[in-house]
Amino acid sequence: MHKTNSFWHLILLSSMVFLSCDRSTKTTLFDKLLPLPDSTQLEYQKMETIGFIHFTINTFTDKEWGYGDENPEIFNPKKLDAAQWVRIAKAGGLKELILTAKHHDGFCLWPSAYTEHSIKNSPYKNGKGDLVQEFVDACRKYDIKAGLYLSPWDCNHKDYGKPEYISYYRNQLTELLTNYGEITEIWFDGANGGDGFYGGANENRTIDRKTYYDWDSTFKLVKKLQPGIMIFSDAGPDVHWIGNENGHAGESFWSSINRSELTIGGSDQNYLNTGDPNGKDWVVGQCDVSIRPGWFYHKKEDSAVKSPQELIDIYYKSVGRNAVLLINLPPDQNGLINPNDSASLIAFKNILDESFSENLAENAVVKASGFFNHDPFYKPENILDENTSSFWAAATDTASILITLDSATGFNRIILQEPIHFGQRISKFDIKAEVDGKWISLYEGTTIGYKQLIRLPECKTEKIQIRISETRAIPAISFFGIYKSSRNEP
Ligand code: FUL
Repeated sequence: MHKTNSFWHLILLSSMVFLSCDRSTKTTLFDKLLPLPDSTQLEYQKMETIGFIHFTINTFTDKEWGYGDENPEIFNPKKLDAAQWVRIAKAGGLKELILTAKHHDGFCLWPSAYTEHSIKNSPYKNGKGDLVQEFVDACRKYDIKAGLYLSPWDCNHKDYGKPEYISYYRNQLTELLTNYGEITEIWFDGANGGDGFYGGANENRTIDRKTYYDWDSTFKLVKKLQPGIMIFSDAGPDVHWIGNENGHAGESFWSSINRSELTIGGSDQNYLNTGDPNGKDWVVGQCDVSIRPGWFYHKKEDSAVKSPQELIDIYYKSVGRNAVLLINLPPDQNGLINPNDSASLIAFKNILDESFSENLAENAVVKASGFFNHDPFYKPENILDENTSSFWAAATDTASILITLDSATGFNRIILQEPIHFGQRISKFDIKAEVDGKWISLYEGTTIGYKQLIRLPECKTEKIQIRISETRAIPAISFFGIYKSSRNEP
């Protein structure tokens, strides 16, 4: 009997592992139907921090949004070095960079065959330059992923608002996704329509956000040209905007959401910020924020670069709330990232490395209220190893875990992770510690997801209890760690 059970369990498990590679399929892992990430979304989430490069003609006009009538001759970065951007991003721990190939003003950083409003009519490299190529080459050289931003709104193009512009837009996408090797992310901005040059019409144009772009066909084209690419937009399909530009995910954040309720450029920002526990689609949350007040470089903001501590706070509120953090580093008019920005980013990375350098629970003893099917595959000790594919799964919908440390240990940071390849399950938990013979509450939380980072005043204890009190399905945890950061501030 026992053998038969194990046999069927093995079959079920291998089919779950197989099914988890295909997001369109729901799994019956243990007892419930849950949306699951596909393998590219899982890999994407593991990057944790990525970077944005906002650079275009706005850098030379000192504006955030261009009008579309800017003269390409003003675009002339004299010391541009895309390798400098990538080296700084790498030193700051960023795993991917996304370049604004075209912002709302329509100026193209590559010599597009479909417009004269591009780098080919600028003095940069006597009109022979191609910044998309330089960017992609630098990313390859330093082994960092390369993504592109192509603004759907275009204030320069005469046909913006008419069907003809959609062909233009898709032609440009085809150039970018055909001529530059592997592109790992395409960023579709939600800002759309407004005042612009529009080929000399100088007027206000609006579009119907729901129908104008026929996004489904555009997404199909993108995936045909680059099957492994991640598509970002307010509505996914792979990655969605978090609903603000401060880099903060909701305190509760579900990777599940209903895409049918989302419109690019017109979604409920609170819904984007929390996701939806009953959502049917798995879409990774992405928190975009600029290291400066603006997205483009302005000299007057040299003294307003976010401090390493501000970036750390954003990290805890993005990566630490189950999302991916996208930090913008805007090069200046010479085409270089300012030393204030790079110093802050690198100091941020050093603080993170120091804070999480040693897991003080590594050798703890772990006991749980039970584990699934009494199968050692799901044993509680699995939460101590950093391999997120091994995990503890409970026997029931609510559960608790007791962690006993070698000796009384001081810590002020906790990491918790769910094995999200089997969905996001936990919606309420709390953590207690035994101090002087009494159990005191350390933290009360809701979602965990890929990663939950908890900051606490320092606590010294030998015993920690995690109680999981509300779930969407039998709970599972893939990692638990405690750390002592030398920074006591939250
Ligand atoms: C917004 C744009 O309007 C900003 O200029 C910037 O590109 C930001 C990332 O997205 O919607």
